[in-house]
Amino acid sequence: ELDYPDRVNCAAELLDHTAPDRPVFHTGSGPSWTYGELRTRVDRIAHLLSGDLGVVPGNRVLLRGPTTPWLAACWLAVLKAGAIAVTVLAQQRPNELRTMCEIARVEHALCDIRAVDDLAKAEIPGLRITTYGGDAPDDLLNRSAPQEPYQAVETASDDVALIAFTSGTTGRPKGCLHFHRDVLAIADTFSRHILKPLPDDVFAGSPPLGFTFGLGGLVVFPMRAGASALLLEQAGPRQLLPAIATHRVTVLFTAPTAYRAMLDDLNGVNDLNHLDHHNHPDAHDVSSLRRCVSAGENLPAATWRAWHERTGLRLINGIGATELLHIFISAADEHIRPGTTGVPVPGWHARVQDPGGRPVPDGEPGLLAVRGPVGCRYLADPRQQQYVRDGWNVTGDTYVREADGYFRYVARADDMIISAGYNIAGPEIEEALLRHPDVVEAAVVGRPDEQRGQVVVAFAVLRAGVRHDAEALRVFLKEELAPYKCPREFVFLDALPRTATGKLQRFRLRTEDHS
Ligand code: 3SK
Repeated sequence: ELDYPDRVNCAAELLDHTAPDRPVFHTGSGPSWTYGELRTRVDRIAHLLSGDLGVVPGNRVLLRGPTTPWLAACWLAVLKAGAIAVTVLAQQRPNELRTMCEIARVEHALCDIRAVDDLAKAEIPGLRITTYGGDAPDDLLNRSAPQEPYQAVETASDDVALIAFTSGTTGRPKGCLHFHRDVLAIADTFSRHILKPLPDDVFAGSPPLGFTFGLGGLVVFPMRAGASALLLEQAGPRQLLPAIATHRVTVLFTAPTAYRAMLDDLNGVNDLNHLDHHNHPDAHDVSSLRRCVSAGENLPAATWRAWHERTGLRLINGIGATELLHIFISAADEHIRPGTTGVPVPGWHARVQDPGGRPVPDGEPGLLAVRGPVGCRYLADPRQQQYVRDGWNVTGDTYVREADGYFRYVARADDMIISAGYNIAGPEIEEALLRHPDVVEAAVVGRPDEQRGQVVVAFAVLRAGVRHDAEALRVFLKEELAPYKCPREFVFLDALPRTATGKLQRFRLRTEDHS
């Protein structure tokens, strides 16, 4: 049971429990920050927010910029000042930013000078934008501010700390409200019980801080443990391998696609000269890693096994959601079972139910429903009624619960393909395709068909230089899958369409013309 005091400010909690000389943030280039330096910088920003900038508790402050220690400091300062951080992604375009600011009723923005153009273009009525990292005298970091410590606002544990946006893979964005206690709860459940971090751990990963996967993995979890994080502005698979080697990263957060891309590099499928080496002689050196987390999409058992074979490490799979802030089903150490997501993280409960909310028997597919210390609270959005039913958060994923309590992913509920009366899960076919040595990425969707209702269409990205040979894939899949699951059509693409957080946009494959 998590038991937080009635008054708790999660930023103060994260900042105040580690010795000032311990490192907190590293970057690809500049010097590391200590907890003491971070506290001083956060306090300066918090003074400016509640002084010059006129931010009062409860105001919503948009944060926008690449993943840097300054972005993390702004996030902590906004929360310490009792205001609400509204986190967005660097890739979001002016019209998307305008919509999110309207929904969240944002009054202020702290924006990295390099990301301000799109925000300015959005022309958001009444928005006061303050930049950081620029040369102008009114830039946040160039203003003079009181030197003394900032007294954190005594927020209630259920005051809103954060509005995180999700658009899922389609649709109008939904703002998810999260409390101060929720931020601590994700560290005290998933991180504490599954990651079991140590003060000397160095966290790193690809998800940005505007995605709660990254905010948890790169700020909340390391700080809750008194550990440190490497914050990379560019954190694709190409940058991750040399960064792991250079900074002796111990805890890694990224998505299955990035693990596959790193495996190709590690196994010499690609020439390692393309990697950003940062003068590190051996970008193959992943010996510092002790925990690797995969989330964001389904982790095929084949990817798990290949990573294990190459590194000796047991990938920690997890399912999380912006609505629930972070990961709620996972497993640690010897409890990890490849091909499954795991079991409810301590503090969480999960079940599989039918559309009417009745639990379905073990072994049968149904809708995943979870409850725990964090719940979905959409900001003024009727879709709340679909997501929260009878106190259960219904995530939109189809899952099977095995007899011994392990949860196995089947598909997103709206991605099930029904063809000639058969229920077909696209991810199962994708996993089979990924077992083919030439396939780098795969996505499978249903396309409307007069006779069969839907037919299965496979989209594949092949290794560079490999000939597009649909017949070869068809022959391969016939050995792997029952005939009714075999795709009717194969389409070859250079890349799959993805959201800014890396999620596959299957609806675009269904609706756009790829011929
Ligand atoms: O949306 C997700 O996939 C996710 C995964 C892990 C943690 C948090 C999130 C939002």
